[in-house]
Formats: sequence, C-alpha cells, structure tokens
Amino acid sequence: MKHKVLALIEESGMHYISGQEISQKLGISRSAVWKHVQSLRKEGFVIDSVSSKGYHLSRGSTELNQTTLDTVIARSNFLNKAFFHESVDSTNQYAKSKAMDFPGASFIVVADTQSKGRGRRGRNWESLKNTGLWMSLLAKPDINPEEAPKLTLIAAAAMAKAIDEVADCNVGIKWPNDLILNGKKIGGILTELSAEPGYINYVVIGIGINTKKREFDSELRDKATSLENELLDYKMDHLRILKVFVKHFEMYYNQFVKFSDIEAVLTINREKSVTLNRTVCVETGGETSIYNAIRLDEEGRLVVLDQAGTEKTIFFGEVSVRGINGYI
Ligand code: BT5
Repeated sequence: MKHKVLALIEESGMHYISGQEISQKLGISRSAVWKHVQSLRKEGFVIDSVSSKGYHLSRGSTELNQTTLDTVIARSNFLNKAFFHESVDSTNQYAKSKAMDFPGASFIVVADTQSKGRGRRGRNWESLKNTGLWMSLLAKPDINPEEAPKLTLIAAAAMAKAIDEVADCNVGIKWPNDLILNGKKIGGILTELSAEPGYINYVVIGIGINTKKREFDSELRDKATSLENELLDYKMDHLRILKVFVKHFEMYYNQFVKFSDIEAVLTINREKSVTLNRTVCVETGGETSIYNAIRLDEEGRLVVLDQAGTEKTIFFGEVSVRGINGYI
C-alpha cells in the first residue's frame, strides 16, 4: 500500500494532493495515509505536507529498491508484481522459479548482482555488484510460440529508446539482441521460452545494461563498455532507466499482443541497426557463412545476400557483424 501512496503523490507532480483524496482513491483511512507518508520519509523520500493542501514530493529517491520498484508496478497496467534482490544467481532463473507460483501474473525481477548471469547458449554474463542494471520480465502472452523472438526486438527497441532519453545518447541495436554505444556492447537481451505446441506457458526477457564507470577485464575490454564510461555527464540512475523502459515496453508489448503490430518496433530496430548494410558472419550448426545484411523484413528477420547475390532470410542462428575495428 505504501508504494501506492507514493505513486499517487508522485503523479500529482508539482501540485499537492490531499490526504482525503489519497484515502478515497486507495480506500484507506487518512491516518493510514499519514503512517505510510512517515514510513516513506524514513526511507529518504522528502514529502512536504501543508495542512490545507496535502502532500507534495519535493525529492524522490533515485535508488532502485523494493519500494521504488513497487511504484513502477503501481503505475503499470501490465506488470502485477516486483521482486528486488541484492543478489541472485540469475534474474531469468529466479523469474522462472516463480512462474508457477503466480498464475496469470506478469512480473519483474531486479538484482544488484548475479552470481550466474547468463547470456545466450549458456554463455556467461558478467554482472558485478552495482555496476549495471540486471533485470528480467516474465510475461504470459497469448501468442504463438513462433512469434516469441519478436519480444527480443520489442525489448531492444524499448531499452534503446529509454537509454537515449535518460542518458541523452544514441544507442545502436546489433540484431537481434545487443545494445551498442560507440561501437561497443553496453547491454544484451536473453529471451527464454517455456511453451507447448501452439501455447506459451511463459516467456522471460532478461536484460543486462552496464551503467557504472569501470574497467573490464581482458576478455571483455575490446568489446564491452558502460554508460558512464562513454558519457561524461551520465550518472547511474537505474530507477529512471527502468521507469522509461517499462513505459515503452508496455506500449509496444500491448500493440503486439493485442493487434500483432510491431511496425513501430521494426522502425526503431531498422533506424538503430548497426547490422544493416554491413558484412555479417552467420553461424549455424558450427558453420560460418559470410553475407551482406540488407534489411529487416516485416517479421523482424534479417535478410542477407550471399556471395552470388541470392537473398536468404535469417531468423535463428548466431550473427556476428564484422567490422574493420572493434566489436561491431
Ligand atoms: C547476451 O548474450 O547478450 C544476453 C545477456 C543477458 C543478460 C541479462 S542480465 C539479467 C538477465 N539474467 C541473466 O542471467 N541474463 C539476463 P550473448 O549475446 O550470448 O552475449 C554474451 C557475451 O557477451 C559473453 O560471451 C561475453 O563475451 C559478453 N559479455 C559478458 N558479460 C558482459 C557484460 N557485462 N557486458 C558486455 N558484454 C558482456
């Protein structure tokens, strides 16, 4: 309930909201509202109160914790639950372990650190404490399992836009799941599916974003970077990135699940692509082939040209883009 009180005070922005209005909207007494406000103040929220006007948030928290994560959920019409942890093995793994405990629910899991963060195909994802935003969304969309890879494109578009807005930069997308800044990887997406033929039990979309200024070890130095490493003016603010991401994700997700429409998502993926018009190596079944990437089709698949000029469509398989220098 505390986060709902906070969400209402936050929503009123520059204006005061009366204790009466909060108590009516949430169906609790005015003294209960007051107790929640007191408890929020203890957590560092600076909430002014004026007897004839009500409450006003003069300084919110920028910290991402269970309370602030709950306010994101309170505003969402898609997410029902949030789990914040200091440490987990993997937020994707944790989300999966909770999938059956909350039938019908969509939820978000965030952790400060992961001891076994994972990339695609069992690869490692380095997730040191307080160096990045490590999160997973679990949803139960009523779509054909074959459509699930589109959720990676939706997450890429929503996160790239969120980071652009919050950190004032221009994030690129390396098809289908890498987020790129200044030629290096700042983030990756891992979408995992539990399905039966024609039916999705749940899908988990895991996203990792490097935010904090830091040195990467020798394996990652040439290809990984973080927002603070690249952007002088940016100071890590996971809460803001998450809020803006959820807003965009929800919009694209609803459009997709309700109307099978990913047009806006494709436009962003095309505009932000660091893959198109480049030479790409495509690895399938241990074999690597070289193509020219020419477009994303209406399903979000990568269309390439082989050496003989014949078009081929890539959906699955590994794509690594060959650059002259650096990671892309
Ligand atoms: C990915 O895989 O890029 C998907 C990464 C998803 C991570 C999130 S964090 C929250 C959630 N919970 C999880 O357990 N996972 C998700 P892939 O395309 O396979 O890239 C993996 C490769 O990226 C590794 O083999 C490394 O080379 C490199 N890598 C590892 N850690 C990195 C980091 N922190 N930043 C940039 N690159 C990294």
